[in-house]
Amino acid sequence: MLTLYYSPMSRASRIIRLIDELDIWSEIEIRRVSVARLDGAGGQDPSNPHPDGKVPLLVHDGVEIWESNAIILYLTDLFPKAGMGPVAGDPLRGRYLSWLAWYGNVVEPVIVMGAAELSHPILTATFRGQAEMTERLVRALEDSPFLMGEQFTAADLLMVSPFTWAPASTPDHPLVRAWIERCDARPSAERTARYDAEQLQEAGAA
Ligand SMILES: N[C@@H](CCC(=O)N[C@@H](CS)C(=O)NCC(=O)O)C(=O)O
Repeated sequence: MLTLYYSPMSRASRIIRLIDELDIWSEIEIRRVSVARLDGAGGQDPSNPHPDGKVPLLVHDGVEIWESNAIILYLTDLFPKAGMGPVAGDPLRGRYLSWLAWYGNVVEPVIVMGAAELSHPILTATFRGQAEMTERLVRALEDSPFLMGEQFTAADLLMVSPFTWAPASTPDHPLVRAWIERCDARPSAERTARYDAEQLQEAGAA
């Protein structure tokens, strides 16, 4: 039994997109909860078991899995048929793990620090910055349309997600812009946006 705790237009939306790409809508129950938003709207939902009251949270047979990259890895391992992430034993597995971990360990901190206009030598030494992040993406996209090669994977899905909700953090490079367009052209992008909009409307009406 799989349950996703989700809130519209949040970091949980990328898990909705993954559900769509994996075509596992019937395998997972989605529970909409409220979360505290940065603008002061909303608030923690007592029905959300996430230890910090955040989304996304996946619960599988009573075990809680939190953090987007952990949830993505969990689901692509559990449902490998769609080819959204190389499984253990695949020669590209290490590259896949690296993109997922790098996203959480470096990309989100760099984007959040940029949005907060924070800068400090220790932060730069630890995480580097926007220029290094862009360079890494550009290097990956020089020879292939997607981060892992010819095929769109959950590494692209995760990595592209902040650039759709924080366009100011989007690296201004033609290769990156073309990659974002390729990712956005997939039907899952539009279906996720539609799902989010419907859920937002329902939440408002509730
Ligand atoms: N690193 C976490 C971040 C989760 C997160 O911050 N989610 C936001 C929504 S976009 C949230 O639930 N905020 C509510 C709160 O901070 O209480 C992940 O990627 O899963």
